This record gives sequence, structure tokens and C-alpha cells, in this order.
Amino acid sequence: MNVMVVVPTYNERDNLPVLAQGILAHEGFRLLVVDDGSPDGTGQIADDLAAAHPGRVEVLHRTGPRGLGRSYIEGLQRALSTNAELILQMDADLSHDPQYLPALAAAAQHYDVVIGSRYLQGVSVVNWPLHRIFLSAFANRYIRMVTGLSPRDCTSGFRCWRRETLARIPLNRVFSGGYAFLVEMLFHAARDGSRIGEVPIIFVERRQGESKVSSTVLLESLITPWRLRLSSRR
Ligand SMILES: Nc1nc2c(ncn2[C@@H]2O[C@H](COP(=O)(O)OP(=O)(O)OP(=O)(O)O)[C@@H](O)[C@H]2O)c(=O)[nH]1
Ligand SMILES: [Mg+2]
Repeated sequence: MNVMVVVPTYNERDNLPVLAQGILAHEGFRLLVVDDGSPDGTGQIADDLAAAHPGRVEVLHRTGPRGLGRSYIEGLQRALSTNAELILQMDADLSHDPQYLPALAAAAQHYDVVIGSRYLQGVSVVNWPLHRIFLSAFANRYIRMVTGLSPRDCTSGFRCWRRETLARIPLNRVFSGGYAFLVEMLFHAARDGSRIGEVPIIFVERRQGESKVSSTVLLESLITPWRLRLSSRR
């Protein structure tokens, strides 16, 4: 198997080495870190990992304004420029357990994009306060209602793309930054007729480092579904 896992990082120095070990334990899986000039030195840790695992770990150092959406775009485009058959994306904060990687890759035999889903068997989230569970559940209902998307978990950042499916997404035209970016990508995939699958994961809230979710990102998540709906009418 020829798989590239794209991981955006911002201040994940304690988490990245653990994550890298989990990813590299799977044969045929490579790691691409997209670091946004993390002040805590995550970029250097990523470079050390690349030196220790030549050919299996690569690092993209971004400069200029930081952003999750922009990092994904650059990372996914870089992954597409390699010969990877499957391209995965996941968070660095150990919320997404690398043990699920083979299951996501296997499901991509039958689907064009596979989501590591928190909401297939009830709610499989560890260490979230109640209000966070409600917010996320509400967000997913809202997104499904406004956009017509059908997956249970439209905001999960744990995904596996077949390369040809990802290549058809107009990454340069994607406009959102945070979670909304993930919704937008799914929207394009669905409109393109891609088969979207989901496999259950247990999501564990981060233990180390800080969350980067801001109110701007949340506001964008409210607006984006409408923007997508209206743009597809035109
Ligand atoms: N390159 C890059 N990565 C980012 C940026 N913001 C967040 N990330 C990474 O994106 C992933 C998800 O970010 P988190 O802060 O964990 O966001 P979250 O998972 O929605 O929030 P929590 O539940 O609080 O952890 C992590 O791997 C972050 O390091 C950014 O501006 N640039
Ligand atoms: Mg997180």
C-alpha cells in the first residue's frame, strides 16, 4: 500500500513524536507534517523525525499567515504531487488514534472518501464536556439540513481519500479556514458523485497542548453551509 498521511501542526511538540510512531508502525504509510512555524519548536521536532526516517517522513514549513485550511490545501496538494494512492488527513493532538488507519484505508476499497466518524454508534467521544457534545451534534445536524450532505460526521478531520477523488476537488477555490473547510471539501466530493463512507472511531480529546478553536472559526461554520447551498444553486 502507498499511503500519505497529512498532519497539520501548530504547537504540538509533545504530541507529534507519539503520533509519528503510531503512523509509521503501519507498513506503506508515510507522514507529511505541515507546520505553521510553531513557536514551541514543533517544526524542528518534525525535521528530526524526517532525518530519523528518511523517505517516510516529510515536512512542509509554512511561512506567512497561519491557518488550518491553508495548511491542508498545501499539504494535500503536496501529497497529490507524490505517487500516493491513498491520502489521509488527521489531527496531531492524538484525538485521532493511528490504530484506525488500516480500517480507513481498507474502507477506501469501497468508497471514494472515508470519514473516521464519531457519530456512527451513538457518540464515541472521550473527555468532552456535555456542552461540547451538544455543540458538535447540533453542528452536524445543521450542516446536513442546510447542505443536504448525508454523513453522520461532516466535521471530522480524520479522513481517507482515494487520490483521484481528492484530485477532482478544486482545492484552490475552497474558501473557508477552520472546520468549515472540512465541510466544504465533503460538499464538493458529494456534488461530484463520490461515494462517501464512514468507519467508527473513538475520538479522545487532547491531553497535551492547547486548542486553537476561535470564535471566528465557529462563526464561519455557521455561515459556510448556507454559502455552499446558495453557490450550488447558481
Ligand atoms: N499548520 C497548522 N495547523 C493547525 C493550525 N491550527 C490548528 N492546527 C492543527 O490542526 C489540528 C486540529 O487543531 P486543534 O487545536 O486540535 O483543533 P480541534 O481538534 O478542533 O480542537 P480541540 O478539540 O480543542 O483539540 C491539530 O493538529 C493542530 O495542531 C494552524 O493554524 N496551522
Ligand atoms: Mg483537537
